[in-house]
Amino acid sequence: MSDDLDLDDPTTDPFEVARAAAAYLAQATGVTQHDVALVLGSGWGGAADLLGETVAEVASTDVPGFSAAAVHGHVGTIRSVRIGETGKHAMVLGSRTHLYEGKGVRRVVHGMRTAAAAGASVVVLTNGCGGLNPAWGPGTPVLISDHINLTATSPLEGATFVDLTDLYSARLRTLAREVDATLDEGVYVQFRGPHYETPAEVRMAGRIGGDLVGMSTTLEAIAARQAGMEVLGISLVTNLAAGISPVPLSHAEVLEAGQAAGPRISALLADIIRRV
Ligand code: 8IG
Repeated sequence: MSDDLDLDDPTTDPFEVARAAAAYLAQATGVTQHDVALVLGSGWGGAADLLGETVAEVASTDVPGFSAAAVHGHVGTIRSVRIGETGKHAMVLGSRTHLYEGKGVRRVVHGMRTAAAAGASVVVLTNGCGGLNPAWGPGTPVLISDHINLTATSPLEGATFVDLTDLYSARLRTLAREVDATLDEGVYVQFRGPHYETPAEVRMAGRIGGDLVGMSTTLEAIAARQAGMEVLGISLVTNLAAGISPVPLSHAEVLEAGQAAGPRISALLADIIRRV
């Protein structure tokens, strides 16, 4: 990679790196336009399999600006998938860079900027998270209605003011509920992590209006909005948040809940993406 594509260099334009990444993907996949982008979070690894035919798959590390997957259970590839009979293509980002990896916010949102540069007008952000509502057992998918960003940072650089009213598209949430009328929705609170919350922090999240706690998504959603994309966020509650659950949290529990919920969330995602 040439130095002018180094996201760590503050003089680099991150949108230029995103255009280079999109050009690389177009060349490597033979797909000149991706209409939808999909980010697979914890528990969602197999959920893209029903979307349609995989046209091409590339290692994320070969694409300008992308880093290797850091979390067990995350997939380090970017796939181009033909969506059912629609003639559209989805860019499936099999893993994300988290803020807690310490690689900087530009890398966290690089997938969003790449998707936008590749032509995507809609992005579906999925994640695994903790739930505050005891009715949401492990394996419950929940639509994100809004977020509270407790990371104390932003993907926007300089005096860039972006309106976040209706960040999580009402149109796309309605469409998701047409697919599955039982879907609840909630406010996602992003902590930096990588530790899980204390029970007191979970109580705070509830009092300030949160329903879900996690370590991703909000910065990507902001960058997606800046890039003009419509955002759908879906969380998979893989565990009850600390102090709500009588048992301690474990990453094994997270992976198990994802596996058990696999068939339901796969079908859900495929149906939604065929209709966006
Ligand atoms: I999966 O309970 C998953 N990710 N912050 N809290 C936070 N992130 C999470 C949790 C959780 N579960």
